[in-house]
Amino acid sequence: MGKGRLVVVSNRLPLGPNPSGGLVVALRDAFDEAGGIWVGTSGRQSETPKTRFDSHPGLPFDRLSFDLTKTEYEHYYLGYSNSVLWPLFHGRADLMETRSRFLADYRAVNARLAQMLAGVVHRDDVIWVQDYHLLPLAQALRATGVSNRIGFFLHIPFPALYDIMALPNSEEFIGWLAAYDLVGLQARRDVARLLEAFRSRPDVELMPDGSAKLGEQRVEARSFPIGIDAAAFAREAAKAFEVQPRVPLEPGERLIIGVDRLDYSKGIPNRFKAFRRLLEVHPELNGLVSLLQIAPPTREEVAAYQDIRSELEQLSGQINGAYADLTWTPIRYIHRAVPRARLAGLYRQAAVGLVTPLADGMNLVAKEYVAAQNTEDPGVLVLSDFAGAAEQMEDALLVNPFDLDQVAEALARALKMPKGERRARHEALMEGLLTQDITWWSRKYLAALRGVPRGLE
Ligand code: GDG
Repeated sequence: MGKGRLVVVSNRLPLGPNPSGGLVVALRDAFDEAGGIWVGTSGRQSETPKTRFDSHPGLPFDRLSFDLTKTEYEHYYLGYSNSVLWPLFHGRADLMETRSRFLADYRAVNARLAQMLAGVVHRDDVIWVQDYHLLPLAQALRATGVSNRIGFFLHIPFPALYDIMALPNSEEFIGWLAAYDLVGLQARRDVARLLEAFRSRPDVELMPDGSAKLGEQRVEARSFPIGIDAAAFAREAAKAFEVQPRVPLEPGERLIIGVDRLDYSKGIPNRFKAFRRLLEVHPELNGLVSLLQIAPPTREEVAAYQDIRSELEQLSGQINGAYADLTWTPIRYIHRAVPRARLAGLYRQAAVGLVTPLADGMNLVAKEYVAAQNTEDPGVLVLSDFAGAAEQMEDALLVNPFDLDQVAEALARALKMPKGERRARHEALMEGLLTQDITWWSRKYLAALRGVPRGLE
């Protein structure tokens, strides 16, 4: 008997004739093997929401998209997903904006999606739901009678128990998770926090095999750290470095690079302050090091994102005002997206990759920076302990992003690190990236999902 098809559900459907995002690369093999369908929002808003089905000869999956109404976009996407769950899961309950209509539409969109899916799934399909926008989907699917294997992968950190208590609907939240057969998390510490949340509930039974039982539901929780297509990215960076424009530097000057969606979880203000601390404590480096920060805008309709933007504009202005001279600008801050190939070349040019999130599910920038290096003369990754990536990337210089002195000293150490040590660290990191790459991630997850015992089988 062949494998059942794969049904992937994500908030945004990969669009266009040749979508190239990380998840598309991750799932290409799996779709090639089993065929299937990808379901997600169209990115369009309409008051009479439409669904569209399309099948493209170059793609190994069919696509089913659906529109949101303007109100649904505001309540389900900007509201409950990005003004409640995102801040909470990143340890920022203080930034939560809770409104009962956000939650009502979050449930409603998931219920509508479940109805739509129930009409297209076949009996032996496996369903893989991606990320925090769709937490209630399994429960909603079960309510329509779907008994297929349903897995979930959370791309962002799993919250601590005290943060979950701040959710207006924390009881319901645990029920959402328990309706899956497999909950995949980025890091081991996320699994520990999920088990802690289960343990806190008298109605959840933790089983000897590590799974948890809520009523008739049985769910497994395991970590599957997401990777990148490291070999392809390394090739892309080597090529880009030759053909793409570089940052003009003074003789002897070296570059530190930061790349993040402009999000308060990414620790960009801390990063700027740590860089200022470096210039303060190491005057010998003034004029010889500069920070390139690329931070494209994201979720600009949400107030917390407007605040972080003005904070950064102020900080970079202050630091440049205090330190710049005629030939040296300490911080280049670019609030725009840079094309991917150019980004790859810039990573390779930079002597240090500085990744300092205060909370992050994985952080792919850390992995891209390492993959982009010249193996003969690689740069050094300075990485926050609070990124999921820190569990795998122990050969980076790991730092506490809240401790500005420590980050500044790690930067100084990175800038002075002898080539032998840089090469040894890079080699170890690169080996990890090549072994646990993006295809490894999706294969491992899907093998686990297909292997989960279900019902009376
Ligand atoms: C979520 C989780 C988890 C950024 N600026 C530009 C640009 N980027 C690309 C990077 C990288 C991606 O965006 C960002 O990925 P991250 O992993 O760093 O962060 P999130 O967007 O928050 O992703 C995260 C991830 O899901 C996967 O599971 O690792 O923890 O938060 O690929 O290169 N790309 C281009 N121009 C830019 O200006 N082309």
